Amino acid sequence: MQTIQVSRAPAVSPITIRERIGSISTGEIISVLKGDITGLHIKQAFSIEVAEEMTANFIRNPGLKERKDGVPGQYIGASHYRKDAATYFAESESARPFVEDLFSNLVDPVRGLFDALMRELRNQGIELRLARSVHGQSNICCALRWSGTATYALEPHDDVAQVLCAGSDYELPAVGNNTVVALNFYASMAEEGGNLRIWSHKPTVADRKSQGVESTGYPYSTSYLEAVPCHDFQLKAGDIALIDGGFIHGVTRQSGNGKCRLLLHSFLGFARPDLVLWWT
Ligand SMILES: O=C(O)CCC(=O)C(=O)O
Ligand SMILES: [Fe+2]
Repeated sequence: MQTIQVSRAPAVSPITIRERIGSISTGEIISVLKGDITGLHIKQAFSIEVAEEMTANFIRNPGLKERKDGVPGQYIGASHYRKDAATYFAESESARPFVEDLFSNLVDPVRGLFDALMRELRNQGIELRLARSVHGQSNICCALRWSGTATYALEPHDDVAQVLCAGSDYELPAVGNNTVVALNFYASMAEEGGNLRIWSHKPTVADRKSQGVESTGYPYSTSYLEAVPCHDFQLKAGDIALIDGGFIHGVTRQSGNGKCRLLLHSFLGFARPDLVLWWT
């Protein structure tokens, strides 16, 4: 008798990576939004002095909190992960002064990128704005420090499940059918490790179901990813990385001189052909 084996190997999707030194261009950001570039790494994209100052502002910030949603880490701001819109937007509103304190009297590089992209998209007849609801609106970013201590400081995951499953009281689910872009400004890096690793696999809803992560996209097991090629972004303070968050990604274990790995994180994506939303 013949047995038919059902292959469970994840489908490999090609990834297009661009890495260079310099300042980021709005054209490249739009290429990631449109899915033409999977991962964009701009080295030395903002000043080390600003990066150091934001890190100091993070450490002494009274709004610093421990995550209590099963993802080990600390943060300032709000994450929509596993929250209904009322909770997320209320938290975004109450955290706003602490997010603003990260920048104190600095010229905020995140706001600088937002404003430049808003101008460029407006020229193309596209609106860029923060996500909002009757309960409030998103902040420009959320500051995050991962504290996982196993193989990964942040376990492999995708950013799309949480968007598709956000619920109809959010504007976000529409973005889940397009590219969900994760935008990261690295303010501080540990001496070793802390790479952003991206795998050549963009899970479908069926893939997520098979891995028991349908509504969270977190975490995928090491064995699931074993045969999938990956790329590591080796990051330094002052770098910016944008990825298509639909591809599985994670952060490798970090070690070294006690310096923390700190990023300022936001998401953006097309909700409609004439509207790009930005949230955290
Ligand atoms: O820390 C990083 O480099 C990636 C962060 C990330 O994937 C996330 O916040 O969803
Ligand atoms: Fe992510």
